Amino acid sequence: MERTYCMIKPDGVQKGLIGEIISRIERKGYKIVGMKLLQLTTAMAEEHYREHEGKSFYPGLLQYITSGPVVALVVEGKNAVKGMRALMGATNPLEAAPGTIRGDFGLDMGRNVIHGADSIESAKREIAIYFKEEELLQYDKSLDEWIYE
Ligand code: D4T
Repeated sequence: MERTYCMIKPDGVQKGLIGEIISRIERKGYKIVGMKLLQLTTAMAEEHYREHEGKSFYPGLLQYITSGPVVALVVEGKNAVKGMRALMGATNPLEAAPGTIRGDFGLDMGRNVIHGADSIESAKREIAIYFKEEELLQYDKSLDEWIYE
């Protein structure tokens, strides 16, 4: 099973979408193995988005992502990285298909509601920013036999 890092961004929290988004993740069949509400420090945001340092949107991105509480999630399941990217939709909500989280709940690139790691390596790096190993739980769900063949 694969793990990915996802984060409901400050706009998602402010718009009251925590429950809706977590519900979509659960209904898809994924297992949440780590979860916390927190507000990013600038240092954490810089670490998270270090690949974008120097780009024109970087200062605004840091300001936005540190502006309020976020929900940090570690999501586990078959092909979780790719699957969560599909559930979220394209980075630009205007291009995200209806039915995806960004397609249904966003309009602007800089307010795109949710983050999801783009590779297994990014997921590992990002999970380590937000969680200690002992904060990630291993447990069985009785529904698993109805989710996986
Ligand atoms: P995140 O990382 O937030 O899930 O988004 P993506 O993985 O889908 O997209 P990304 O890393 O390319 O962008 C990170 C973050 O920056 C914002 N952004 C991006 C922006 O405001 N303007 C831009 O031109 C780009 C490329 C949106 C997401």
